[in-house]
Amino acid sequence: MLSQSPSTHSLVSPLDVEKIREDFPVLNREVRPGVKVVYLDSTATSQKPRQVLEAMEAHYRLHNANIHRGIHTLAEESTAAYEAARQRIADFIGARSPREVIFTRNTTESINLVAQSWGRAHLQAGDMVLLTEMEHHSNLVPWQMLAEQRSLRLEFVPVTPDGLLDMDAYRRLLEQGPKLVAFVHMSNVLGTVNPAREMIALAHQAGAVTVVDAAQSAPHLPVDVCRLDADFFAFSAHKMCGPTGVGVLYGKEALLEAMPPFLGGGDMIKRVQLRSFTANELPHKFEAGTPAIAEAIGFGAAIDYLTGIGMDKIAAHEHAITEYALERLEEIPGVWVFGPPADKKGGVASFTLEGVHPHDVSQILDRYGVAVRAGHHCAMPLHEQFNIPATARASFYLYNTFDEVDRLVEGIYKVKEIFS
Ligand code: 7TS
Repeated sequence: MLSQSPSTHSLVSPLDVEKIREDFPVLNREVRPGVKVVYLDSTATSQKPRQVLEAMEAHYRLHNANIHRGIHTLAEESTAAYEAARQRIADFIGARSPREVIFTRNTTESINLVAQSWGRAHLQAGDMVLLTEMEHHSNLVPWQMLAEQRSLRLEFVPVTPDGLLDMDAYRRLLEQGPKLVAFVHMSNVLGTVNPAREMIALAHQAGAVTVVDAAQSAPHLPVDVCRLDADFFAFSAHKMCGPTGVGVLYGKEALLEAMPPFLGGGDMIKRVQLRSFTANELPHKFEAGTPAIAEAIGFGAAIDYLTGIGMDKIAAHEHAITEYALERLEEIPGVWVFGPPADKKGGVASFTLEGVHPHDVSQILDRYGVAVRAGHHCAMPLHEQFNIPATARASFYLYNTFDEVDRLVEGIYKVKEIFS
């Protein structure tokens, strides 16, 4: 049964969520007759507003051509739209120039680009790379691969039992002189928002280059790469109301200038001879082959959409929802929520329910329309630290409501009934 304990939460959001929800057609879906979807899996991928769908459709219907090559009207329009999207993204993250914004496929490819281009050029046998125990696999495996190629030493900042990075241990590890520090800005499991500005300043004092995995921060928090002083900053469109297939690597211009290309082919060259090539200028040097043009344009529309609402308001809304969700979840006997309290985290609540496997929790919740992810969330080492194989995870975005949190809680009580 639904818990009757009254909430002490004020249930106030700065957003007109009902109006926002009208922009997301999929949120009206019934997953079975009479059961409307409650989408609580935006950490895996967000839903897309019609403004993004329309921008992509308009591109294909009216303008479609390949970019950076034709001089006919459609090619020029497509190139202009693609480059305008890059400019919007540069503005959104506070980059000094669109030359610092490289389109990739996703966060994963962005991090691999740094590892294989910057890493192979600058790291030698015995060099130390400092990561953390709360990384997504996409900020672990590329460094493991490079460590194998280059005989590097990987070290990890530990996570405290309440889901924060151990900053004293971080300072001590920096004394060992890592060449590179790569860390997640906001954890996709614990929701922890790491003190990125402080971590970057400390890394720079120690002489290290920094990589920020911003897959979860760029969609949910106001970000400014100059204020953070990040050297590299990686994120994906699909987690921030944009389409799949496109992401970004931001890099400081001087670093990108000095890096060799990652992938070779068309568009990344200025001149090619049979046995040699001259690389193109930034940002094209890192964009080999025909890119995801319509997706980049859709990404630009997603940025306009988020900016139109305001990242401050989005963050405040998610904070209110998360506070409410943690309060409601923690009152359920047998539920254990991982990670720090709401004031130190973003809109993620990973939890276990005593005596029930997270996959069963997710499957039963799905019967009631509630979509949550279950598993290790591509962070197996982090789950090992907490001695659990898996969690169920509810995550929130600008279109989620307090009522949806209630539907989640009702669903968990149903799961408990089935397993009692
Ligand atoms: N880093 C973090 C912190 C992430 O949460 C994810 C995706 C990635 C990197 C990789 O992003 P991609 O776009 O390259 O795949 N996280 C999740 C998740 O939590 N559930 O599904 C994907």
